[in-house]
Amino acid sequence: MTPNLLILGGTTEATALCKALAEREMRAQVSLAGRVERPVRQPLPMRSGGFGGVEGLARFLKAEAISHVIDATHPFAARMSANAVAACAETGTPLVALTRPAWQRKAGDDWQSVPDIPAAAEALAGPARRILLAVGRMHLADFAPNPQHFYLLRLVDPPKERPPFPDHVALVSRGPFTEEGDRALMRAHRIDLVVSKNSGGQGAYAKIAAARSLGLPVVMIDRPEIPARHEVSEVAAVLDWLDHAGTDLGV
Ligand code: 3Y8
Ligand code: NAP
Repeated sequence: MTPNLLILGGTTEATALCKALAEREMRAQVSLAGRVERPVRQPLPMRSGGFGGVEGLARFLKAEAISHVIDATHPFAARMSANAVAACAETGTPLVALTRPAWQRKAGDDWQSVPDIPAAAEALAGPARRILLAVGRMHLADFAPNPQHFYLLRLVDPPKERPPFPDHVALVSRGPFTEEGDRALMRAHRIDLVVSKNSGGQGAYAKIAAARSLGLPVVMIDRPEIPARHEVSEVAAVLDWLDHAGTDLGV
C-alpha cells in the first residue's frame, strides 16, 4: 500500500514533520481546525476546518484512502486526539501521535499545579494581582469570575469581542517566544503571577523560564486525558514508524 498520510497539525512539531515529509516527497496532507486567521504556511497541501466528529473523520479517511494518520496536535487538543483514536480504530488505519513530554519542575520553579482550566480560575480567587494569562483566546471566559486582577493577555489574532476583564491589556503576538522577550514583558507590566498550560515543547516555554528567573509563581495547568495510542516525541521516530507500519516502504 503506497503511503497517503494525514497529519493533524497546529504545532511546532507538526511543522517540522511536514517539512521532513515534503523533503521525502511523500504523499501527505496537513489538517488544521481553522482557529487562526493566518496559520503558518506548510510545505504540504493543507485542509482547514473540523471533520464532523468521529464519523466525519472516518468518512474522510475512507474517501481520501488515507493509509496512516499522524496526530501532531497540541496536548490540549484532547477532543481531536480522542476522535483520531476512535476513527482510526473504526477504519483500521494505523495511527501514531507525535507529542512532546510535559514540562517538569526545575530548581527555582514555583509552580502550583492544577488539574484543568476551571481549577486554574479557582486558584485565582483572592486579592488583586497582576497576571500574565497566556492560555490563548478560547478559554478566557473561564477566568471572568476574578475581575479584581490586572490581566496581560496574549492572543494570536485581535480579539473579536472585548475580553471579559475590566483591567487588561491584550497583546496580539504568536509564538514561538523567547525567555528574554517574556522577561522584559513581565517586567514592563509588573507581572506577579503567570498562568500557563503544561504544553510541553519549546514554543511556549519562554514564559516559564522567564518566571523562574524573576522568582514569579506559576499556576500550571495539567494536560487533559487522552485515550491510549502509540506515541513518539521525535520526527525521526515517526519516519521510522512509517517504514514499518504495514507499508511496502523499506521493509
Ligand atoms: C491554529 C497554527 C508553528 C506552530 C506554533 C507550539 C508552539 C507557537 C505557543 C503563550 C502561549 C497557546 C496558543 C500557543 C503556542 C506554538 C504553535 C503555539 C500558545 C498556532 C496555530 C493555531 C493555533 C491555535 C491556538 C489556540 C490557542 C493556542 C495560542 C499556526 C499559532 C495559548 C496554547 O485564537 C485562537 O483561537 C487560538 C487558539 C488553540 C489556545 C487557546 O485556547 O486559545 N494555539 N496556534 C491551529 C488550527 O487551526 O488547527 O499558525 O501554526 C500554532 C502554535 N501555537 O508551526 O510554529 O507548538 O505549541 N498557541 C498554549 O500552549 O498555551 C501561546 O502565549 O505563551
Ligand atoms: P480540540 O478542542 O481537541 O478539537 C475540537 C474540534 O476542533 C475537533 O473535534 C475537530 O472538529 C476540530 N479540530 C481540532 N484540531 C483539528 C485539526 N488539526 N484539523 C481539523 N479539525 C480539528 O482542539 P483545539 O484545542 O481547539 O485545537 C485546535 C487546533 O489548534 C489544533 O490544530 C491544535 O493542534 C492547535 N493548537 C491548540 C492548542 C491548545 O491550547 N488547545 C495550542 C496550540 C495549537 P470535528 O470534531 O468537527 O472534526
